[in-house]
Amino acid sequence: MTRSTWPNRDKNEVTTLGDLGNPEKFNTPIALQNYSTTTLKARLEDMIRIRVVEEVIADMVRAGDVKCPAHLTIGQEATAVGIAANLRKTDRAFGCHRSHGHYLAMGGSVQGIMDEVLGKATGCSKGMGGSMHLFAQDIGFYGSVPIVAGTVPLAVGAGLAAKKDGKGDIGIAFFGDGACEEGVVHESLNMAATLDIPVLFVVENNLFSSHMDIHLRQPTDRVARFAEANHVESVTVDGNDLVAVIEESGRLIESMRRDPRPAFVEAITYRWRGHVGPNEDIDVGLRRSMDELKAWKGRDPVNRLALSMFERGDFTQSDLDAMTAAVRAEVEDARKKAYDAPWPEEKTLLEAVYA
Ligand SMILES: Cc1ncc(C[n+]2csc(CCOP(=O)(O)OP(=O)(O)O)c2C)c(N)n1
Repeated sequence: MTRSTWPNRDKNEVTTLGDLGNPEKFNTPIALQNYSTTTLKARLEDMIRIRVVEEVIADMVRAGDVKCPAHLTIGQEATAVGIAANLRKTDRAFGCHRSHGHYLAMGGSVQGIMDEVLGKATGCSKGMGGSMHLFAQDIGFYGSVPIVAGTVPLAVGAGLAAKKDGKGDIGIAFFGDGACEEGVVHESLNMAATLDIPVLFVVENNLFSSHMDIHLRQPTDRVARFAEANHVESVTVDGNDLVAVIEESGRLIESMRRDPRPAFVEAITYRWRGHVGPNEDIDVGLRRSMDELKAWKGRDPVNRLALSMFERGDFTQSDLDAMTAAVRAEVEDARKKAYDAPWPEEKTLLEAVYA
């Protein structure tokens, strides 16, 4: 029987994040390798779209128009976009409470999410889900759910179904470092490894679970060790380096499609806003250090990609300004239309109830 690759780590190897967890490091431009300008521009635009959509949602929360909790992913855009760059519409991805970026990176409609956060009938979940229950099966996004780690076993099941279909598709679970503290993640890793299920576990390790720093919750800050414990091949990557995320996850995904088995990507990143809501400085219960946030802003994934492209000479500040302005116009148009969109009719309330 073929077993998932075991990375053969030296038992003395350091199992902490080291410099990857230090915001003063990894804040320089990134290596663009041989990626074309066309490709990089498309991915940069994807990241900017996520950021602008969330900035607009933040304003709508402040205005009191968005009634559902909104967990913003600003600062973490490169992970969603980098993974999505390697996916196809027939893959089966699942998100969590912080999944605006996953949905948008995979091609989810801006209008669909704008309508959804306002609870409109035209939203991607028909206005029944709000920010934390996004759904777009046509692009391979099978849904986000705010029960922490709740979708991880669903992605394993979807990966098993994809394996049985035999077309090389995979399941994907996007979740946070806090979710790794749910037992079901470990059960899922174990089952996926034992049955050689093609499911990609993607952990955005932003070093916080609500208000709690990972150092208060775990003996080390590196969560890929949970994959190693289950003999699942893993990589820990700078989650704010778009090209590194595309490359590292692409290598794993390509081989999972050929030889079905699970894999695990730990992307190190940082959210700029509070755990929930639009504010930068506060978190649930605790104040985060503004100095730390400032340092992490130096590792801004959008800026680092743009600066690297400026340095290479195939993209300029005015190109970036034009790109940002076009995205802002697109999102603003969707925001206006969302306010005018119809509310769900009362008779639709029970339509999606399974009985
Ligand atoms: C089973 C369960 N327990 C607790 C919560 C409350 N809760 C919502 S988000 C969250 C933190 C999750 O942290 P992490 O998985 O690291 O994701 P992040 O918010 O950092 O993106 C918690 C504890 C919940 N929604 N579900």
